[in-house]
Amino acid sequence: MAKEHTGKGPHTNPAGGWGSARAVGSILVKEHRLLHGSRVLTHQNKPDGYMCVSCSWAKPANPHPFEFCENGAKATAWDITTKRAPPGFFAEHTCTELESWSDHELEAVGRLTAPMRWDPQTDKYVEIPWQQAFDEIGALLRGRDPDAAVFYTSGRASLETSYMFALLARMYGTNNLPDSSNMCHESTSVGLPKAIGVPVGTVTLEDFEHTDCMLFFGHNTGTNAPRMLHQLQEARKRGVPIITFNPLREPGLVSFTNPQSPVEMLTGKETRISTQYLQLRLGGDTAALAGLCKWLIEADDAARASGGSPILDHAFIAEHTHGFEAFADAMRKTDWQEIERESGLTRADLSQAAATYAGARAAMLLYGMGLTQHRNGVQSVQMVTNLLLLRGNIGKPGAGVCPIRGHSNVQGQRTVGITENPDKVPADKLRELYHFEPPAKKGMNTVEACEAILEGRVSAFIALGGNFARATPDHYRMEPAWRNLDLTVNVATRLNRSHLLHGRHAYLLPCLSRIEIDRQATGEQAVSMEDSTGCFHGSRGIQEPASGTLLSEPAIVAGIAKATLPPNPHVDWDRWVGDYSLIRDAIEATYPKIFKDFNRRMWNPGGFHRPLGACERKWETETGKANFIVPETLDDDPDMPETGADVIRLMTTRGDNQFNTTVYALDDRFRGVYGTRKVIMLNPDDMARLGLRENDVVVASTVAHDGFRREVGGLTVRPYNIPAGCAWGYYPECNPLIPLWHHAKESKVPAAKSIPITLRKEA
Ligand SMILES: Nc1nc2c(c(=O)[nH]1)N[C@H]1C(S)=C(S)[C@@H](COP(=O)(O)OP(=O)(O)OC[C@H]3O[C@@H](n4cnc5c(=O)[nH]c(N)nc54)[C@H](O)[C@@H]3O)O[C@H]1N2
Ligand SMILES: Nc1nc2c(c(=O)[nH]1)N[C@H]1C(S)=C(S)[C@@H](COP(=O)(O)OP(=O)(O)OC[C@H]3O[C@@H](n4cnc5c(=O)[nH]c(N)nc54)[C@H](O)[C@@H]3O)O[C@H]1N2
Ligand SMILES: [Mo]
Repeated sequence: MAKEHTGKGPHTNPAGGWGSARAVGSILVKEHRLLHGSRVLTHQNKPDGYMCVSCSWAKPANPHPFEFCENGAKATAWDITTKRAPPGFFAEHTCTELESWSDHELEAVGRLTAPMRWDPQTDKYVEIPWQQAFDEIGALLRGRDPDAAVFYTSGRASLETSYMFALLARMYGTNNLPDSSNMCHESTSVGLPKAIGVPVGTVTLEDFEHTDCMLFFGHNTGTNAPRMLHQLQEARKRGVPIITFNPLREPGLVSFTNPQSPVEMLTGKETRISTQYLQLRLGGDTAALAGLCKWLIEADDAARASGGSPILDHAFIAEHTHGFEAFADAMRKTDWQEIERESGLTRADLSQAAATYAGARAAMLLYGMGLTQHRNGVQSVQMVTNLLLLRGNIGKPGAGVCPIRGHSNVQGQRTVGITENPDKVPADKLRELYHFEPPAKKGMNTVEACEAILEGRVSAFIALGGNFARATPDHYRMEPAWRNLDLTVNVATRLNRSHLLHGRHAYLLPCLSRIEIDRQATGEQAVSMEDSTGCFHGSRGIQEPASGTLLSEPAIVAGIAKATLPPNPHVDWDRWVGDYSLIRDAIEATYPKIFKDFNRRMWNPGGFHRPLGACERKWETETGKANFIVPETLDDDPDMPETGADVIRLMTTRGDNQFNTTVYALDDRFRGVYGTRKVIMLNPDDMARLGLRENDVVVASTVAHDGFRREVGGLTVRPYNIPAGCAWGYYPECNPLIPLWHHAKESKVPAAKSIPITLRKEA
């Protein structure tokens, strides 16, 4: 039987396995829903069931009997809990008092049950009727400069809701539509179109069956997309090499025991996942990728000089790409010393990885936040495509680029109009369908919205889910600024800190979770979403709603829209709410190529795939080809102030018991952290150098010369297997340390994986 981890030391057992099965059981027991919860889980990620509310990993056409993972089960239990935060709870607590509660304590109260408005006299949220809430919000929005309002979306809202929300903002007159992907894969959305002409990944589930090699950058799969371990395990059984680049040895990427395989569970048989594990420096990805490209280009030069067989796919390069010569020259000129210094990896290790890649007929490259949340995040994404293009690894079976997306519909909401960029929406279609002039001025993304809030240029903030104030950087600068807003509206399932940092007028509007049955005029409704592999799926709720007073997200968006916008005979919000298939018809009419025959195809087992030019080697770029893009620098952050030896780089990351700012419990068993999230993990040599010992309590301070003091105290020091000069701590506890301006240059994704800090012992 697999050894179970019981002690307090770091986890050494495979991901999945008995620890996973027990953890699922325990959270469901805690939520008093064990039996019922288990029945619910059998409907998760099935063609006729509901799509998991946790990650966005692809849903197979032939699902396992239990197509869920430990963390999907936790997210489900969190939504179908019996715990409630009714108006009576709010009658007992002022907002000021609740502000002192932790993220976990706030959400743990339970599901919100009734619409509420903040009462300035008592400093409490008080129940009001839905129609009154809509009318008041409408009155407060009308007459305002549309560009002083911000419409934020977290990535869980369905395609239907997102489409309506984007339309509401544009009919109101603004493109201020920031979303969670602005903090997440925006480096992908900016980097890929210039390189290969698509904003999303090209890999589908089928490609996993045909690939000969996988390169994995900056993703904690065992925790953040656990179902994907099945694909990795199957590939490993075929002997496919997996090369991982990650500063931490994440257990899920080291080995895996399938909790749904009785044989593996009983025998403790585990699959080794990574065949080569390279613990690079934080932000060393551009340099590491440059090392791989350099090796390939020079090995090809040598092979051709000696009459050997080429390493690069010259036919593909000639027919399909642009900029190869300039890129190849730049790589030839880059010296190994610089590559080794910036990546923290040796030439020998990089050469071994490059040789493995060169030996694969079809290779794919997968990545997560370790790549995108850096100052040079966009450049690293483009180094990914450079490496793939060298061997024609885009647009053939088993090959391609696979950005592993975050929220379950974060990719989809961008597809249906959630974007601050007016060039990314079909204005002609909106004009034709709804007879209004879509705003042409570029709107604000997340960082720009924060800047505008600080500068007093925003007066109203409408949030469709999420926890904006907690997920964004620079908490101590931002928190007072929220108070200056005139209006805050939060559509949410559970209480969080953003609801407490409210404006002068504040509304908290509780909605159905998509696990719940959504009954409207024409009967029970379904919604849809797009997964990480560009496939669209239908999803039907199966659980009775947490409260009879809840409205669905489409109904809430329609309520606000009708109360705010002048009547428009071309948009019948009520009919849409009565029958969501009409919203899907509208989506299809707006995006006919992507959503052809939407209402029927959304129930295809495995979903239906959106057309992507790059998959067919049609390049929708300025040059009409796939572009090699020369990196500007190998340095992760060339703009970082000159730093001394006492400065270390901090990454802020998720633990095993959280979904973003939703903290289920304080343990992170894979990494051996129990009962706290206020820790900072350091390389033992750095600890010695800085005079720190295990269990010392320290204050971390950001190194930034802009006149603001950014500190987080109460962090317990722990030694960890992490490269020298690097440290890790938890998101969102460490977010006060990220300066708002410390973001990826082109995409403005906050550089949450590389914050320059110093440490001092707490007095
Ligand atoms: N259970 C669960 N599932 C989730 C989420 C959740 O919170 N909980 N969140 C969802 C969301 S919104 C997202 S975006 C995804 C996030 O999923 P991930 O992309 O896995 O995000 P993080 O947890 O931030 O982990 C980042 C990983 O990158 C590594 N890393 C850090 N810096 C670097 C670097 O410089 N280079 C490289 N190569 N690696 C680095 C870290 O060690 C870590 O393994 O997960 C989604 N799924
Ligand atoms: N330091 C640091 N900061 C980061 C990151 C990092 O790695 N490090 N990661 C960034 C990333 S990748 C992301 S995606 C963002 C996440 O930012 P957000 O998406 O804004 O935050 P979440 O924590 O996912 O939002 C949780 C809240 O959503 C609400 N909610 C849950 N389900 C529903 C639903 O079905 N409908 C509605 N209307 N509301 C619902 C609940 O009230 C819950 O409290 O954070 C970013 N911030
Ligand atoms: Mo994300």
